[in-house]
Amino acid sequence: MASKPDYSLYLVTDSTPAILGAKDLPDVVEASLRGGVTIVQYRDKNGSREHVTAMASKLHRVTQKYGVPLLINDRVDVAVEIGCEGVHIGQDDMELQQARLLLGPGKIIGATASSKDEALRACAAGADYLGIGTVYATATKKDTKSIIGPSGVSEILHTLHEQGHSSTPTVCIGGVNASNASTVLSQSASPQKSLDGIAVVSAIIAADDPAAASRHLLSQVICAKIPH
Ligand code: TZP
Ligand code: MG
Repeated sequence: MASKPDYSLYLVTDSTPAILGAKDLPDVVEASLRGGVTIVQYRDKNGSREHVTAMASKLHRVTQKYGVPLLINDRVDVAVEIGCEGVHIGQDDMELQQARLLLGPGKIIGATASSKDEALRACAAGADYLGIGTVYATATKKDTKSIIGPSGVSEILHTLHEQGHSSTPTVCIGGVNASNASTVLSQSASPQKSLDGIAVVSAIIAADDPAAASRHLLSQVICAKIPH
């Protein structure tokens, strides 16, 4: 998977019954890939190391079939063990440079940013992409620090451009769904830098038909990218 990752439709998984229900996570991820998800982050805040490693391996077999990168949230050790494409690191997790040392070259390391400072610091530390948010309040993540709205995303994108980080890919996260995806993408764009995609949890994982939900979201991202 040497080519540049496509961040258009970024799926973050959730294994809690409130969101996944009684469904099987690998089945849901496979359906989402059929629907066009372009990158997957396995996020499991509660599982034991054994469980997370076993599930990560299963998910990696699925994502590899579709040629889509799999990233692991927080657990750099698990990413190293299963040899997947990278990790996503939050503000309270391992330092980015340390993750880079453990993972070795060529792996994707993403970081979360909810302010201009966090975004610039993550870029300076070598982040390969940024997850910007929380855009809208969401029941999926209760400890969100700040709700920044599309205007907050736009300010961060503007700062990234001004400070020479125009080429760092960005996605937004938090409460993004089929009804607001187009609005988020258009309202968060600064004149010089737009989002590369959207990151969603419940809009796909909790959907009755994750493939159809993914297809619909991806079409909104593709439409937003057409210049008009
Ligand atoms: N980080 C910021 S908000 C969030 C994460 C992981 C959860 C987003 O979930 P949803 O269901 O897409 O609102
Ligand atoms: Mg984290």
